[in-house]
Amino acid sequence: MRVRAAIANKAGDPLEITTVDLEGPRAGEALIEIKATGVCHTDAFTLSGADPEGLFPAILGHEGAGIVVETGPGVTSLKKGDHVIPLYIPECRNCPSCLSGKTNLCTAIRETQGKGVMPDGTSRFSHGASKIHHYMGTSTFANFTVVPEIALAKIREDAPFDKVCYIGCGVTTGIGAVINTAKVQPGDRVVVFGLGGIGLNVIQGARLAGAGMIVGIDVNPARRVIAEKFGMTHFVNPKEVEGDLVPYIVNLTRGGADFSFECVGNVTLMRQALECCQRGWGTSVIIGVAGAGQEISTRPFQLVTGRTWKGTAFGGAKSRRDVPKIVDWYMDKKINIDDLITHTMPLEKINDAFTLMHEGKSIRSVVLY
Ligand code: NAD
Ligand code: AHE
Ligand code: ZN
Repeated sequence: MRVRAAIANKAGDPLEITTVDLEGPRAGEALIEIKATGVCHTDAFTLSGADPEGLFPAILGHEGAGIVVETGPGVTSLKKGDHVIPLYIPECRNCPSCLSGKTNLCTAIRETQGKGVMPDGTSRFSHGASKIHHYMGTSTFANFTVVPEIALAKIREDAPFDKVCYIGCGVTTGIGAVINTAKVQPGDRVVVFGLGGIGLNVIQGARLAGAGMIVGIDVNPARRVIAEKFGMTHFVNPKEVEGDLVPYIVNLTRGGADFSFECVGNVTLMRQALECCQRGWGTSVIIGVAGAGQEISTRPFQLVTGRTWKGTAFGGAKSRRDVPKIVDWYMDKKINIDDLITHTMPLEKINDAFTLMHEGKSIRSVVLY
C-alpha cells in the first residue's frame, strides 16, 4: 500500500515528506494506522548522525499511538480495531531477559531491530527501488507502519491518541526512571539535569513518589515555570552559578542528592550528576543518550565512597504490562501530559518539530495524522 512518510535520507538533512510503499504484515506482525506521534530528542540524535546504530535511509519515530488495521498469521493477542502504542522495547515474555524478572530489556528481536529490519530480516518499507530501514522497530513517522505483535501494547479505546502517544517514550521513561529504576522514597532529595520532554516527566514522577526536594537544572530559563508546575521546588541555571556546579548542588541539598537523573545526553553533566549525589548512598541514573565515541568518567573515589551509577531505558518499564497502566493514570488525571505537549503539526511540517526542539521552544511536539 501507499503511505505518507517522513524519510531520513542522510544524517543532518531535513526529513523528506513523501509517499512510500508499505508491504502488509507477515507472521507475528501487525499493520498499524498511526494517528499521532511525538518527536523525541532521540529521533534528533539519530538524524544528526551521532547514533552509532543510525541507518539511512530510514523512517524514524518511536512515540506513536494508533489502530490495528490488519494482523499477520499467528497473531493472537491483537485484532483489527484494537488501539495500540508501539513499543521500542518489546515484551516477548519468553526470552531469558523477560523470564529473569530482573530487566525490561527484552532481547527477542533486539538484533534485527538494531539493523533496521523486521524479525525475519527484511524491511516492509520501500521507496521506488530502494528499501528503507525501520527505526527502533516502530517507524511512527509514517501514517501506517508494520510492528511485531510483541512490540504493541493494547490500550483502552477512550484514550486520546494525540496525548497518549507520548507514553510510547517520554512519559514512561521519565516517570519509570523514578519509580522503577531509582525507587525514590517519600522525603528524598532529587536532582534533575535537563528539563525537557524527559526531565519534566522525571519531576512529575518525583512528585508522585513524594520526594521532599526536587531540584531542576537547565540552561534554558524558560523551563523554570513549567517545571515548577510539575513539582520542582528549586531551579538552578548553571550559567548563573559562580564556581563549580557540584559543590553548589551539594550545599543546596545539604549533603547531596539521594537520587540524580541526567536527562540531556551530555557526558560532562553525567559526571556532575554522579558527583552531586550524597556520599555513602546517593544514586545517579543516566537517561540521556550520548553520541558515538562519548565516554563517561569520574574518579573511582566517587564510587568507593558509596555513590552508585546506573542507567535506564524506557524507565525500566515492562512495556506491554506497564504502558496500559500509565494510560490509565493519564485518564484518571493522576499524571499530566497535556501541558507538556506544546506544539502539534501535520506530517508535512514535521521538520518544524526538530527546529522548535533545537531552539528550546517546545517541550513535546506531536504530529497529528
Ligand atoms: P529535550 O531536548 O526535550 O530536553 C533536553 C533539555 O536539556 C532541554 O531543556 C535543554 O535546555 C537541556 N539542556 C541542554 N544542555 C544542557 C546543559 N548543559 N545543562 C543543563 N540543561 C541542558 O530532550 P528529551 O526528549 O527530554 O531527551 C533528553 C535525553 O534523553 C536525550 O539524550 C534523549 O536521547 C534521551 N532519552 C533517553 C531515553 C531512555 O530510555 N534512556 C528515552 C527517551 C529519551
Ligand atoms: N542506538 C543508540 C542507543 C540509544 C538508546 O540507548 N536508546 C534507548 C531508548 S532512547 C528512546 O528515546 C534504549 O531503549 N536503549 C536500549 C536498547 O536496547 O537500545 C546507541 O548509542 O547505540
Ligand atoms: Zn524517545
